[in-house]
Amino acid sequence: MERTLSIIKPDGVERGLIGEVIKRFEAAGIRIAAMKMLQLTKKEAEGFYAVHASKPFFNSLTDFMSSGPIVVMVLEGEDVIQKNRELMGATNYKEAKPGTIRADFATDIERNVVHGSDAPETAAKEIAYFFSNLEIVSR
Ligand code: IDP
Ligand code: MG
Repeated sequence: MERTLSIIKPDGVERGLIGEVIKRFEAAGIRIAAMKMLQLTKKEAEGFYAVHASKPFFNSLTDFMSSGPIVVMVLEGEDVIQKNRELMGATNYKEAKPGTIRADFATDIERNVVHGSDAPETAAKEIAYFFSNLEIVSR
């Protein structure tokens, strides 16, 4: 059993893709163990993406991530970190496999609809950024 953090980014929420994304998780047998909607401040977005602070796209990315509501979820299941990354598709939607969320819905390398943790250590850190243990319901 593994956990990962998923985010439906401001573009996904704005374009009415919450249900579409969740439908894909559930269809893949992934359980949702926690979920909420919120809007990050610029500072909070910078904290979340601190690992990218030196990248040329950091300022634009954190502006985008704080521009509107997001849906954050803890996903749970066997091998869920990798499974979620496969459902998401590559960072650059032009390189994402057909049928992935990003191939189907992303409009830009930055506006790529979803976030997913990339490893167990980052998943633990990212889940703790948004949720306390009391807010996570394992099944
Ligand atoms: P990931 O979301 O697939 O894990 P990361 O490399 O961790 O990709 O980058 C975090 C986010 O930063 C991406 O999802 C995307 O929104 C944005 N991003 C990544 N690379 C670029 C870029 O070259 N230009 C603009 N935005 C980028
Ligand atoms: Mg990443």
